[in-house]
Amino acid sequence: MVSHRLVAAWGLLAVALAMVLAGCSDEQRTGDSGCTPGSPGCPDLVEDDARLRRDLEEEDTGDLVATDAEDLRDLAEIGDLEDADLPRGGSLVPDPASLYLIHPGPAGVVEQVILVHNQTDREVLFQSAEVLSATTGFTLRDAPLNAVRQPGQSIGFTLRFQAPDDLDALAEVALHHDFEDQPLIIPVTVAHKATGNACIGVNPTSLNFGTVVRGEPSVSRSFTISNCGDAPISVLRLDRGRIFGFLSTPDSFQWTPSLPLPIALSVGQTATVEVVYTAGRAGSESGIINVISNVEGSQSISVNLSARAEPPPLSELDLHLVLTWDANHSDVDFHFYPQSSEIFSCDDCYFANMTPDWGTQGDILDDPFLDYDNVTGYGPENINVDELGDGSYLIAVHYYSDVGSDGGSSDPGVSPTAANATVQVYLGGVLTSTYGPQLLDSTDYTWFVARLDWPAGTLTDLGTVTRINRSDYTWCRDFF
Ligand SMILES: [Ca+2]
Ligand SMILES: [Ca+2]
Repeated sequence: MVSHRLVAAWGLLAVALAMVLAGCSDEQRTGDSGCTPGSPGCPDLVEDDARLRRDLEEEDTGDLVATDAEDLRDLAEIGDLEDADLPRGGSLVPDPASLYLIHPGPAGVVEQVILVHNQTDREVLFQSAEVLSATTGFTLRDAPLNAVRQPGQSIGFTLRFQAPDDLDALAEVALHHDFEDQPLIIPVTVAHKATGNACIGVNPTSLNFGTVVRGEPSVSRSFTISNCGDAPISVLRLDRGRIFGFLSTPDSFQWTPSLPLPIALSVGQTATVEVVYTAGRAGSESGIINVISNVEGSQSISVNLSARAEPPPLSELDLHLVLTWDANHSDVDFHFYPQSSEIFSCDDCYFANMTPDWGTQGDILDDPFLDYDNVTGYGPENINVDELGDGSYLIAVHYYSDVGSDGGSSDPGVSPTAANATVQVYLGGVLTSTYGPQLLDSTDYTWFVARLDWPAGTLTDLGTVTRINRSDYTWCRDFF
């Protein structure tokens, strides 16, 4: 079958590729310093891969949505994204992702159209929109009110600002919808242009936090913002950027400036921003901080963030589960959940819910975490728990797609294939049981592997294989 999440990913890819063809991501395109070498979507991506560039230039980006599977994979690899970073189920993509408006002067009016594209794979209800700001003067025209948009469709409305005074103004447009619990936030900045030969710089332009073990203390790095011109400037905000325009910078990155925002920088003055990374999962993570100022041509300059989170050593884990399978072009998924709960629910640790908060809320040590969602074949997918809470848990394996999630749509030559899955269970770092190989005949075959009773460490073989209808279940993110 054709993967639903892949269809959504192609739509997202079209947006990303439009940015790649322009040379850099939306946020980065705004600065006069241009792209930062090495940042996702910037010159390294285009220059380091002649084949990808040629492919992209030869193709219409609209056609590419359905024609070139390899480009998504290339984009992911070159942009240092992993399978797990690519949204499954898609996302809502605002255009622009943030608004920067030049102050119109007292009583002056400025307007900006905002489009939000439904790049998910399901119908989305846009319930309402509002402006959040400490400043008066912002209004919305044609704001959505219980409006429905199908996948691929967009919704548009207009932000209007009538300046009540001569001060810079900040706001957020919050768009409420039924795709996620959280509203879509679009930052808004209204600023006076700095005068003279204004200049702003950041140093360094990228921060690498190295390898950080989950559960160990956070790692700090810092960058400076400097006034490199001959006129005073203002740093108005530090925005959480979007990679390729649609992947939000994860909350595992947090930052604090040395001075409260907005920061007025006199000639030659600098401010420091401390950035902290806390490993909450396993795998590589990346992000972007957009430094928004009143320097025309450099109103948004980027600092790129990267880190690699690792699980603790095996001997320190109460539980380590390993899933592998033997078929190429196949997507098998790991599931681990309390017996009192249900597969695909928000208690289930799986690709759509990689780090559920079990036990003590906010404490990650008693949570399971899936390190990687392999969608093409073989695995391994690993689920770990540092300190498993008392209870009974189920280990399950679901055959998500028997043509893989990067091969089915793009390569009609790929035939559906059965897969033989194997599960290994390590308790306290010791291989305790191996299950399988178990034949999974085709998509939606589900293997209920074993029940684990903890802290006894008792494993009970279930050995049930049944074909389920995934739509019968309530998914943690309701996107299927
Ligand atoms: Ca998988
Ligand atoms: Ca917890």
